[in-house]
Amino acid sequence: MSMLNFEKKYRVRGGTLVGGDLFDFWVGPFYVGFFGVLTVFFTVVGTAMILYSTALDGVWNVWKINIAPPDLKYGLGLAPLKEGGIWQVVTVCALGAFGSWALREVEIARKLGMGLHVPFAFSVAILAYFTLVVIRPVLLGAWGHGFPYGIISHLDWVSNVGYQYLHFHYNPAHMIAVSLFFAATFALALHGALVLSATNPMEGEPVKTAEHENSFFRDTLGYSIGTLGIHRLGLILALAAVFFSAVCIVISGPFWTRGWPEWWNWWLRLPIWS
Ligand code: UQ1
Repeated sequence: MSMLNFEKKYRVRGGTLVGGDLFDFWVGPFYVGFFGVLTVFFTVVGTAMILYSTALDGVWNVWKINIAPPDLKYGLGLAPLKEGGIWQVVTVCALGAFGSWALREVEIARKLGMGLHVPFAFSVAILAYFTLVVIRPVLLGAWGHGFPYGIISHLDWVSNVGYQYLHFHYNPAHMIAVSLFFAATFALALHGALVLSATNPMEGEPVKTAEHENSFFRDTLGYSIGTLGIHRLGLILALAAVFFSAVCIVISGPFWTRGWPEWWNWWLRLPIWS
């Protein structure tokens, strides 16, 4: 079925979570829905606040634009607009836009009778951002512990917070996250290479199928995870990488305040040495 016929058949009403038929329409290729409207609203307000803050600062160099969170003295309260309040509004808008986008994905998946894997995966990314700007600041008692919105400024924040714990690579959750990121790119490299090798065979050879892909890895490793399995593995690895990234930053401060190298002293303190 061509896309032109498919879309005629499957672009039908239904599957909405909110609003019934009211926003159940498309604008060009884009499905709108209640959450599409909400996404646009939060995006426009958030972007306007970023532009307003940039105009106040008068710094239009994109690398140097910086929207800073409030001073620690404001704790978990609301700050004046020009003293971190803009950051607070932008954060609410960002979470509103990301959440609405995820729910728009849910509506589209429901319409098409598909699983909810894509919005679930996106929600894990939202959770990582939520951990940085809400969960950790709340656990530490001040919005000022959120990260600043700016290309260079957020890099400086990551570097400064990392050095606060002396050597972040000794953070055990960071180790797990990095290993999972490497494993995810390794799996995608293997998968991408395998699929391309089957569909772009040697000169004069017919295009190959899943049996050849399975045989390649059974010949190489004695095991093939299968064509569906590799996608399950990839999703699990990627989501676990993001999850452990969130864990590694949320334990830094709220649950461990010293340098991360020191954390490993539990090994030296084991009673088996005495
Ligand atoms: C694999 O076994 C497989 O099944 C045929 C794929 O599907 C196309 C793959 O892409 C890859 C990479 C593998 C090999 C992976 C493991 C974990 C053995």
